[in-house]
Amino acid sequence: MNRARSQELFERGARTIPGGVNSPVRAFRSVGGDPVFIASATGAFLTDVDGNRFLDYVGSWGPMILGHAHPVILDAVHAAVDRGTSFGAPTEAEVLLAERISRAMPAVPVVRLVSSGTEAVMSALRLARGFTGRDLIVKFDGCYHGHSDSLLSKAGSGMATLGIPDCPGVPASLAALTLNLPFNDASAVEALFRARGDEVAVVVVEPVAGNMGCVPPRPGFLETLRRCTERHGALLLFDEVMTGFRLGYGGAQSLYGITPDLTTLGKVVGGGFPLAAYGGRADIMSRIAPSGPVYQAGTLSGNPVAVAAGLAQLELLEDGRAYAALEALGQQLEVGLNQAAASAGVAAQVNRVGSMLTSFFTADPVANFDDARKSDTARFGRFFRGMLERGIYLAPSQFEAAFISAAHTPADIDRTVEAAAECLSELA
Ligand code: KE4
Repeated sequence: MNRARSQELFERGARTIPGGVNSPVRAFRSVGGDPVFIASATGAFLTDVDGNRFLDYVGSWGPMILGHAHPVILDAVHAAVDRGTSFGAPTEAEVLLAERISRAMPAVPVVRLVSSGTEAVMSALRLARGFTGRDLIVKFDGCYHGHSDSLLSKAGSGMATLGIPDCPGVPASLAALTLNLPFNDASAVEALFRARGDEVAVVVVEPVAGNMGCVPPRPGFLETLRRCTERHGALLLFDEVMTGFRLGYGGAQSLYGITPDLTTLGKVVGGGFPLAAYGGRADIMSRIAPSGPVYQAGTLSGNPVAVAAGLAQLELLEDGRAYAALEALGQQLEVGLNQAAASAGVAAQVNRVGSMLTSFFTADPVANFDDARKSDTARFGRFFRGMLERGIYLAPSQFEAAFISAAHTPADIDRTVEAAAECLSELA
């Protein structure tokens, strides 16, 4: 496959952009080779600057649940752009989106729009500390919640991909206020709360982990978080930046029947534009400026073009038909990948929830970050490159989730499974 223009741009870009990319995990560092530079995308497909076409399982890391360049979303964006792109003043559309989010998620009666998932989680943590008057944050090894200082310890996603355990530049005094526990370990949660529960401001969790690869919650795990936080006056923050509107219109909190105190959203809610949100209980959210003293602000918060894209995407998702199609495609891919690995005699575990999934190259089940790290990342790299050569664009890391869009078809899935079977047979 000719990727000469991508390689030229990557070399050129590296001279003025750190690592040649504007987000580390895009650099293909853990899978080998140079990143593909994308020229355009439509439906389930990407086209790179060399004219190669790829079936896309990254979907911009989650936002493109309905596929790229959806005509209804593009129409909404074009109409919004023609009315002006940013006002720094409230608009009707922001009220409509806030109301839509609240209808979709009863645990989010009040919501603030921001511009990235990082900003949403950072703001929600500040709010939780301000509301409780406590300092300790509890997170889980391998979960990633954006790059704010308090969350860059034992994080997943790009930090796991690049093998960065803890981030230089975060003061030790601040890092000490974040406690990490193993994901899915309910007894470790109970032990921590017995010992220090009254110091904990908030437990932040990806209800379905996606940033160590896809790892579903064990039965009882989320319930334990809810019970322990309630018992000790701590808050429970569901970071649904990835799962919100991805796993269903009500997100993971609806799927698992847990009511968090705070929720963060991103990706799908922004329809492919820089838009995210944090929200939750009205008594907590009332502390946010200007109604309360906890400060958070943003020049482009609630940007009208981004809000138009988010509204259009959520309106298309509300009837639930896309989720039914995504579940069927997800099942088809999961079964196909398992059969292909078994036929090739390659040890692999497929974890899936709805349209997010990961194939871990390990013989044992993956229920937490330690399990995930037992995966053969070199073998994943060879698999990734083989699939790329066959026109299948996977997430360039063992510690990421793949995403199916409603623009994918059963024939696309069949093609993906066929390519995987060829690649796996070469790995055996
Ligand atoms: P952003 O700041 O990247 O919009 O969101 C941070 C974030 C917060 N919470 C969860 C659960 C997330 O998955 C993310 C971002 N996810 C990564 C992919 N795993 C974004 C891709 C990247 O870093 O380039």
